[in-house]
Amino acid sequence: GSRGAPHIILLPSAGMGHLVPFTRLAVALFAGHGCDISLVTALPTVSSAESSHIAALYAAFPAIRQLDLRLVPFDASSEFPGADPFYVRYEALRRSAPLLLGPLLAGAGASALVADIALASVAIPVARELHVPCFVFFTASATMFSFKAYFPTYLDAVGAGHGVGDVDVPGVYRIPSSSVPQALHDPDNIFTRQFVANGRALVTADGLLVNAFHAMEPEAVEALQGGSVVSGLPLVFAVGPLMPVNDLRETREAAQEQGDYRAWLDEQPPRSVVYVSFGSRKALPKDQINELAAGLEACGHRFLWVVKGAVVDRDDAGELSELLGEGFLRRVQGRGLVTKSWVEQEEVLRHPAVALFISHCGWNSVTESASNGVPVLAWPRFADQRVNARVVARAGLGVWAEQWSWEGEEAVVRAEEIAELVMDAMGDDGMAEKAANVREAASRAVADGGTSYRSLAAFVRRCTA
Ligand code: BUP
Repeated sequence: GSRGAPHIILLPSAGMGHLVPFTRLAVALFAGHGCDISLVTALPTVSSAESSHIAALYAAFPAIRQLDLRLVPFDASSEFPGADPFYVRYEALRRSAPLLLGPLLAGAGASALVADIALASVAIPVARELHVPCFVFFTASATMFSFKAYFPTYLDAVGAGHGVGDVDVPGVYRIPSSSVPQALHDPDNIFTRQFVANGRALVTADGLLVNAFHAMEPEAVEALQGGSVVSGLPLVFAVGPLMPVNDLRETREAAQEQGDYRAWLDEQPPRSVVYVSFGSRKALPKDQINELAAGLEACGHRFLWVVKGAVVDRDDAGELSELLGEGFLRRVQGRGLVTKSWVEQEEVLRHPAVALFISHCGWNSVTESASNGVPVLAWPRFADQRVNARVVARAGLGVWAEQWSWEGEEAVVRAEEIAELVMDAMGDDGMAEKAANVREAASRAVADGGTSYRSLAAFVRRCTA
């Protein structure tokens, strides 16, 4: 790059939960630290949310280079019948990388590669072969990162053929078996194989980045950095919470038909609205959607609810009224706004009308709540979300409804229970105050001289050396 600025190649995997933090990292490095940036993506993306996000990034930052990774075809439906389409895409990327990533890197003149955690074990050897330093970016919590790094050691100790019990991550905490991501209880699951391979590969990386900050997860960050989780981990840079990119939001807005949620939010009194979203990855079961609807109706508060009816947005064609019933929509009209479209969540969480976030605790959602000081009512559903929910509760960002359903369990959480917890949380000034403290800590971490700011600068220096 110019002026000795490093040229950093970023390699995200599939899904908004990975793409969003990668684009935030791209902009932080480009605009905040003067790096040259290339972003490797495989088109077409799994969801249309991803393709419009990528288009908005290049429109807002034309100097960020676009590199296209072609995918080697593989027959996912016969090898992994019924597998989650996002995990299938991870697998396609993993199979393509050994062959196709090398030429891409060699041609680009890279100072460093930053690979998504889901691609770690395949990307590191390719970069090593070309003598390009390879860093791994973990897009979820530091606590989950410590679990991932330790999990292969745990498996080796308990031996094959035993179920996964509680996992006591040294220096962090004893993760109960019930909080371990569902898929990991099955050693043959496509996700488990990737998870373990990537966990084992971490010690071979040149450094690790995580979208977390010390003040929110002190034990996990210190354990990762201090070598107590596994010996031989490279440097760990805690650089979060990576900040949303406003330019990108505006470009997206221009390109998209916008819902009327903004105008509606503007009309609501300060701290009066419950925002409800379970992320971009999963739909709640139909009967649970109905109970949640009844619970929101019964709690008496205003609400903005982003409903998903299918795993991949392109398949989500049904009408809201089919999903929820005309009667419900009519009864809550004015007080509750329900949408199937994408909302700019970070902007919603920043809005003064929003008082509470009922969240699945995808890590990006947690970081956005933390940066805006919005208390969370945590209702984790799958994957790393229970581990994240515990971070939320422990850091004082919110409460975790520990008994509430987890994907794969039959139980449906009833409307009365939902209404009661929402009413309690809405009336809890102490919780709001603690969430505001988390916001102050987050803003100190990313400000000039803060822990995360200094970590990112140290990472850039490593790439320059
Ligand atoms: Br839905 C939705 N608008 O309508 P998470 C999501 N988002 O801006 P997930 C919107 O997508 P993983 C919407 O702000 C966050 O940045 C949201 O990531 C944004 O959960 C991102 O919260 C979603 O990590 O991904 O989608 O379940 O499973 O990878 O954590």
